[in-house]
Amino acid sequence: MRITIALGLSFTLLCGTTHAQFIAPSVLASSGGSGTDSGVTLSWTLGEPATESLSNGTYSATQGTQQANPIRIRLNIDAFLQGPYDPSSGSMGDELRSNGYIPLTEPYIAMGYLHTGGGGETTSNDVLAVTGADAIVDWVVVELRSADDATMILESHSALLQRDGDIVATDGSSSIAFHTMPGNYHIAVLHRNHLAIMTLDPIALNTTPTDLDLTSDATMTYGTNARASVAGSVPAKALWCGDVTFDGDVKYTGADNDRDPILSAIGGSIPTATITGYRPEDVNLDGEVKYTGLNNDRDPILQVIGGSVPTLVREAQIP
Ligand SMILES: [Ca+2]
Ligand SMILES: [Ca+2]
Ligand SMILES: [Ca+2]
Repeated sequence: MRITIALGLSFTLLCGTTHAQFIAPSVLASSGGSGTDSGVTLSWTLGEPATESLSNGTYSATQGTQQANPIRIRLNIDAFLQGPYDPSSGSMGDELRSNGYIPLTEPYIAMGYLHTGGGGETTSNDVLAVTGADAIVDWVVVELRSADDATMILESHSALLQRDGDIVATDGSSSIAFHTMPGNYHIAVLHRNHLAIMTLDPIALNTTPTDLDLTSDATMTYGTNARASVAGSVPAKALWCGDVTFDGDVKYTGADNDRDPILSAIGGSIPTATITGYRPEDVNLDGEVKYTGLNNDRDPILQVIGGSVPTLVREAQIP
């Protein structure tokens, strides 16, 4: 009799203990989710409970014990690069991608560009395997600049440019995202051998993606003739090509010009020689550096500065 009672008590205790272990851990958070890939599940949350965020436009602070770095601004930007833009189809060529030349890590840090808050972004071979209108043309940089002082870069990230002009995050499809507080900002777009552009007016930005079409004549940009007007069946505004030296201007002759590096790249003596790869001298981004002949990379530089006076210089319209 005493043995039976003891067994019953042990069973009850065991059940109670086992049952308690099935209460799943949980957390109260403003945002989060979970995902499973290859049998591994990862769940995440963004931020601890916080009562208030304060910002002076440059810095932000949030009350609470700890705050992750949440996404506060999303942007859908469209832009074209003059070099690979084909106005007969209204899209850009993706020969860098189809030839396997686009690096998985953004190229801008290595070129001396100083990121603010971003930099070192990477993508995947799966993203670069996408073909068609959403195929990747190249890496670009998107900057968020102060509405009060447009020379002040508040945050910058490397992003990917699709053939149809969409600038997307490194997953190849998402809107690009920033951690800066919602508000009004200038937006600048840079490319490694095209002239950078910036919005004339500050744009209101928040977590709902804001559309910004920089291929459209109706979207005002800072400065004078900041973009090339490409004529054709699908006319568009595009970033001027030809800044091989990535120094903010396009020069055909004289010190630090953008033409000599093309000749140097192909060997320096035989103008008909060519070289392939992911190179700044490849002005039209077709994967090949050519100094002369059909689709060469030198003629566009002369055209960008006006076509007739070789000493003219075109400067990026960006403060
Ligand atoms: Ca697209
Ligand atoms: Ca230059
Ligand atoms: Ca080329």
